[in-house]
Amino acid sequence: MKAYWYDNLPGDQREPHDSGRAASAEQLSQLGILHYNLPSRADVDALARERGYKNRDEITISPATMGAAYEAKVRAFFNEHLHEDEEIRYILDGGGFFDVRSRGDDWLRIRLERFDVMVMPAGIYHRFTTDDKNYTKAMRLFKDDPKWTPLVRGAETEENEYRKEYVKMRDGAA
Ligand code: KMT
Ligand code: NI
Repeated sequence: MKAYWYDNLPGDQREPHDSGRAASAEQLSQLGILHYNLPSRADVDALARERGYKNRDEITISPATMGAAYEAKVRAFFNEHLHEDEEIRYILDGGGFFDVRSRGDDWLRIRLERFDVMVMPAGIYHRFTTDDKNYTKAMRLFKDDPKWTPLVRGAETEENEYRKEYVKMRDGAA
């Protein structure tokens, strides 16, 4: 895992876009994000059990598995959104980038590689992209009924109760 501020420069979303300014673990935890590196699947199962996770799936994001739909899927994941539930992502193979919004509404880019685990709080605005290798195999874990549906940022998500809860938590934690 490596975290840094996104450079906001034009260019393919799959390039690193590293501004050269690192972000600290402290900054991530202030946003409510937890990170681990767990090579053992049993440790992931234990984490899921401790946090009360009931649902999971595996997704391989690549042209080989998605064919013609791949480019559209990659663009869709990169559309800024939130989820109404805490979610864990466990990278099984390949790598990718999660961008998350900072308190100042800037993008923080988190590079995840094999065995990286990230716990993302409900209500955080984020987006995802594969990197220039175009291959991410990941396990997605959800607490309750699978809530895979992304709620794309807009006037409605600003009023979303999970969004409001998140902002309260984040700004109270600083
Ligand atoms: C998300 O929430 O944006 C995703 O789950 C992206 C795909 S999982 C690597
Ligand atoms: Ni998402």
